[in-house]
Amino acid sequence: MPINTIQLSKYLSFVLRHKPDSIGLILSADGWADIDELIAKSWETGTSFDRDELRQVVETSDKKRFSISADGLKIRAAQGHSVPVELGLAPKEPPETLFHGTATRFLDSILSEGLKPQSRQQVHLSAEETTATKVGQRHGKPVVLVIAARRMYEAGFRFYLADNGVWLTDNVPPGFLTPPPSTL
Ligand code: HQG
Repeated sequence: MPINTIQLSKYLSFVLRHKPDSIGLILSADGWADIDELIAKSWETGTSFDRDELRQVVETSDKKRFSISADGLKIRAAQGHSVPVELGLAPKEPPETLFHGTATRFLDSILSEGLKPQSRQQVHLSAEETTATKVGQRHGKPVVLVIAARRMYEAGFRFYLADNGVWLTDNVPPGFLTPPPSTL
């Protein structure tokens, strides 16, 4: 079945982040898939698109969700995986503060146990508060937590900057989180 750009983006997120085995695809340890193999296996399992359509999704993705390798032969999701991948990103010193958008119903749990990656490989943080608000809206009534990222870094926590600007870290203990003033 031919699919449009948004459908193709969702399909690629599903296959490259969560279920490569659903089409018999094996990702490399660092998350790359061979583009010709991806196209062939998708076609065999009922989803048809070509290289140009794939490139168009990569180039127009609002969140730059996918990266194509320098030689143009491979594709991977920039972040957001639930399958174990080692993206090979170098640890990086974060800005003073980062933001995490979530829904109000998760607040109590987050304030007591900290931020956990849940079904993903790492916790996702944003450099911009507005981005964090949008991420929180996906889950319900949004609320933005301020993360003392530099203080965490100085305490030995590692941070990584994904190709698309999302900051990643393994977890954020409650002592590094500031809840919104209304909840204090
Ligand atoms: C919450 C999107 C209870 C966490 C976005 C979040 C992002 C807890 C939810 C990317 C918790 C997980 C990731 C705890 C964390 N107790 N709830 N201890 N710790 N949570 O979707 O960060 O459109 O896995 O606050 O732009 O919302 O997919 O993570 O609400 O970058 O490309 O558990 O997904 O990008 O939800 O979003 P998610 P996220 P894409």
